[in-house]
Amino acid sequence: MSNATAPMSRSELEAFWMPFTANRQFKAKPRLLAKASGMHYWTPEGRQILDAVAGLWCVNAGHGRREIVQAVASQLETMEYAPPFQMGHPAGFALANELVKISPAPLKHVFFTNSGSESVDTALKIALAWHRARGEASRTRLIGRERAYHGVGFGGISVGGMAPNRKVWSASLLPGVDHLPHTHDPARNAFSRGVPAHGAERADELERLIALHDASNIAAVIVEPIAGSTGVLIPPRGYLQRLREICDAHGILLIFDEVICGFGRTGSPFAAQEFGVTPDMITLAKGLTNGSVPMGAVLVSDRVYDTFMQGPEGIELFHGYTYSAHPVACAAGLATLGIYQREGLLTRAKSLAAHWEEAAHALRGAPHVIDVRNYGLILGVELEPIPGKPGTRAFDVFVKCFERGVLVRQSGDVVALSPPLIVEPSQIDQMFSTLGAVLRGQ
Ligand code: PXG
Ligand code: PLP
Repeated sequence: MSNATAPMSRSELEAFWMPFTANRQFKAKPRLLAKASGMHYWTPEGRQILDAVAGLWCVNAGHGRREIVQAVASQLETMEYAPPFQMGHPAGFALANELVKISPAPLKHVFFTNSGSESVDTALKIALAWHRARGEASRTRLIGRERAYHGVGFGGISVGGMAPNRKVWSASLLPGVDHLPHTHDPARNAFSRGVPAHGAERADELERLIALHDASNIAAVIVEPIAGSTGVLIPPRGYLQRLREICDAHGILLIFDEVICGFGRTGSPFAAQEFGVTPDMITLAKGLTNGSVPMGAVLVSDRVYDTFMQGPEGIELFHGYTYSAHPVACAAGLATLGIYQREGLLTRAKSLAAHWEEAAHALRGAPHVIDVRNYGLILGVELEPIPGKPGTRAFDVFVKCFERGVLVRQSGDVVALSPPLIVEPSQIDQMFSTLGAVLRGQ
């Protein structure tokens, strides 16, 4: 058996078909991580890497938190698994109660899943079931948005708006899905600080879709408040409010996908609170367990939940996962929320945002930088694509930053940063000096 921390040979890398990875390129020159603590990873050779993306937007309290390790170990010893159907265990109820305490007021109920993709499919299914339970079974159409990422389930790629994630499965996507236009408008909004000024009117496209299909056929609209994976698209001022108003006027449910925005990334517990717009459901994952154990959740409003509880006796929703509310994930989630609370991490991004913004916009003027956009502890730096080779410039920046000891994320021609919320100002400076030097070819 190979030593899990030793460098691996080419043949040892073959069995694992890696997700969202250029497998052949990676396996020819692997980038491996072997250890993590606080703000850092270490490679198997012992090189220290500053984590500027919280793993993959999820390790919000930093790595190796003892409280989580101990809670998980203790839960594993006490009871590693309990069936979630027609049975329960205390940690599931406890975690739901803790989540509801930090959620926007009407969202008082929690459905547990194991990932963001499952949360999205769950929320879409609840939306369809809710309209049907209220006697509006014709409301079956779902509306997503261009340049949205909602995970990789068939529901998520259908409402999602990323061509490479859809084109191969084009004939098998959910029927009856439309897309709003995305809000990216560099001609008017490049180098905006925080929410961009222009583009709220793009929400009015929802009125056009309603006029086309009739509201009586539309179930729900799903959007990421800030689109993460597709390159950090921050909602124009007034845009989310406008979506909410239109949904309300036409009896359409509004779902916020906060798999990235949730758990303090924007400076509030959830983007819904940060932007002052309350959706009917919020999808979560990632930061829920600090990335330690896979888990997702859907926050559901009283209004939606109550309809099911007033329906016929028996199972109200024929949906669930073997690992819904897995005891080990619940233990990790409870420990994580405890850390967030004790250390004020769900609002800490606010106190760092000004420093973050200054450091970020100092990149303006570096070669090929065509936009810098920021909110809370999120950053997107958009680079001018190399003609005919989209994405390669930002990928090159990602590799060079890694070689210089900083982990960033590349998406298309955007370099994205989203550090653990425990980040110190000096570490922010290190991230930006490395990124700046790489961009300037120094
Ligand atoms: N919704 C949103 C908004 C996400 O960001 C998912 C759903 C799916 O979650 P799971 O747990 O099924 O992966 C995500 C996931 C990137 C990147 O490069 C981001 C995600 C996944 C992969 C890459 O930014 N977010
Ligand atoms: N496939 C089979 C054959 C199953 O029995 C199950 C669950 O019992 C699933 C898929 C779904 O797995 P999960 O509940 O972990 O999503």
